[in-house]
Amino acid sequence: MIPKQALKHLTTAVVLAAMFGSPSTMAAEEKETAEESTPFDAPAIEMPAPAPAVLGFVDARRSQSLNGKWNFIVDPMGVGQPGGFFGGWATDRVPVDEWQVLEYNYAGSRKISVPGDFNTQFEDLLFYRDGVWYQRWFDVEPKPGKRYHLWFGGSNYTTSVYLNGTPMAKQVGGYVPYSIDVTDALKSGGNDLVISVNNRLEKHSVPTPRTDWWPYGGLIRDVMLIETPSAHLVNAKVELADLSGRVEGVVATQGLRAGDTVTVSIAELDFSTEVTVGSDGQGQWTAMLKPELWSPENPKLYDVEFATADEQLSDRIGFRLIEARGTEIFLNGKRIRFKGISTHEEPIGRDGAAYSKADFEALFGEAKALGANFVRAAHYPYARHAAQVADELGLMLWEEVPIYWNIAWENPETLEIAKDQITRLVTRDWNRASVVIWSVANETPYSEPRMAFLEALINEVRSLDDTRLVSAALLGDVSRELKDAALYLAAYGAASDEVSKHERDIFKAMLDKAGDHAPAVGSGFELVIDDPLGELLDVVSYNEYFGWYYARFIAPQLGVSEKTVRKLMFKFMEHVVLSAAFDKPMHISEFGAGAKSGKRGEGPWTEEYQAEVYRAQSRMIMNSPQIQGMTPWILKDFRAMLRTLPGIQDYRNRKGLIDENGQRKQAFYVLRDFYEGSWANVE
Ligand code: GCB
Repeated sequence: MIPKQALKHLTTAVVLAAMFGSPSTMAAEEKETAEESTPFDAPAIEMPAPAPAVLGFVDARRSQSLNGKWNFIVDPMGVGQPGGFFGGWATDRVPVDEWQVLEYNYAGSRKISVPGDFNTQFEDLLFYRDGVWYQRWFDVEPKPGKRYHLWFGGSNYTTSVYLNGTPMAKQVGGYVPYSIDVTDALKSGGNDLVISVNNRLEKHSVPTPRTDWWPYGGLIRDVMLIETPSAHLVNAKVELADLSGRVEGVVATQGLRAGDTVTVSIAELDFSTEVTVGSDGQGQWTAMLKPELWSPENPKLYDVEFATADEQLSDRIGFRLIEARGTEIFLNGKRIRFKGISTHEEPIGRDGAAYSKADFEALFGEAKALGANFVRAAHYPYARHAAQVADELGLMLWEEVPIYWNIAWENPETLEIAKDQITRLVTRDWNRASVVIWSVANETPYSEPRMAFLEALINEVRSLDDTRLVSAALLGDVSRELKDAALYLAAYGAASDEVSKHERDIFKAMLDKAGDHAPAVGSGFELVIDDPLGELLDVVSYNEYFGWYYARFIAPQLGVSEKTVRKLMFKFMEHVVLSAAFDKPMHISEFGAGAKSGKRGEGPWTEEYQAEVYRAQSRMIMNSPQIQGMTPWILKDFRAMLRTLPGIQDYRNRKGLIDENGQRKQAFYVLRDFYEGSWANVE
């Protein structure tokens, strides 16, 4: 029997279908709904998006942490939806006596820690990608004249928030901060907060379901209730405009009237200015401050204060200038190289998503120990602590959104999600001196719709922040490149006495066929990245896997063993020159090889082989003058459900220079030597 409460919300067509089957006269669209619905479904609830503007300076605001233990229900069938047959609002959830049947109840549920992904808090959820519910109570005494904002550092992937039975907002897209003004729904005393999070990804989401990392689900980051005066500062941007020492700023406020002021001061520079806001709540300022500049060698930060009539906020902000001129990169007017390493947002020694300052201090501390001055924070926005720690440690940072491989380029909703993610990332971190690159994509194959999508995104980024470099990790035209490379390898093979006679004959036949085009041993092989997206970028970045995947692709094409190709490739790499068809700096955003920590020997998966790939790559990069930076793949082994190989991968990508527990592999030291040696200084 269909409960009355559910009936109320179901469309006539759905109810008829559920009770009597689908009448054949039903319109096609209704029929589809009827087939997918059951009488137990809850009504769809329309919810607005969270506040469009990111609330800045959250660590300096009055707040109540909502971190801690929450009630938690795993709901693969989607029955927890309020208003549905099984669900219900928190107030219904305590049975009046033992005669009342409740099939959905938070009392007695598992407890989960927030922040923290759910996949790694419970063994049975490691591979889970679907809906869960969080619930907790919190006490508050709302004060008149104040506004209250529920703030989330980031949750994965679709999050719907209900407060005291009222649907508040729905955020689509993971990894970025958002807030919801809940002032009108708050009660004095106990408040019931219910949140549904679903980490299922779809074709049109950002990213799509297939990724080479595990998109940990849940309330992965801090949750707070933030109190602001009703007239308050929303966000502000402070930046060094040029090397003369001119600093510019923008303030964005809410509730202030045109003519009201925000005082911006930096005591250490003996500076204070009154910024008058206009009718749009925004104001701008500029001043000649000549601050001491931030750099990896001198990560100088200043306390900057923002005060309105009702509040006083502060942040630690550094000043620096990053520029690309021709094929070179300059920090504070001096040529530099990015001595980098790629990372995922995973802590050392614990599975799951990193979320605390200590997590990032440990992770980025290993990057420092490697001699790095740069980190590529792949492939999505990390918790806010990442850039704060990079600011303090003196690490330049590449930040990225999860536009990964192919996404639904032609879907307007997908573009909206991507824009929302990059806007929230940029406006959260635009005061972090460490951030020098915004990256809009990773390995996206060429197509016209991809070009239009990424152009829109790049324009969005530049309009928000034109003081940083824009890049994307490009894929190149791998099949073309490998075909060309195979012929060069054949030249090495034909001259080698380490290959079998049969293989030598294959190489010779290839060279004969190429005739005059046959390359000689030792002749340079130039690989030019000409993806038209390069035209729109400041830095042309390229992911390449010479010494790892490329050998695997080439061997079967030639009909020779992978061992032969791998050995020849190390020699051949010395003569490869990488470049880009644009007068711009080039960055090697990835190279790498898999190694199981402690596995010794000489073939793939051994530490020795990985170290050899790093040596060969270093030589290749030294040969390629357009390359100004590199971020090999990757600092630490990480969870990747694409990586199933038993005994070696066990659902981890093994290209780390350290394993998941922090144990360093041989290649760590090879890269450290390179960063301290040949790559240390710009000649
Ligand atoms: C790539 C991807 C990265 C993968 C890596 C790998 O090109 O950008 O996400 O994890 O290769 O290990 O294959």
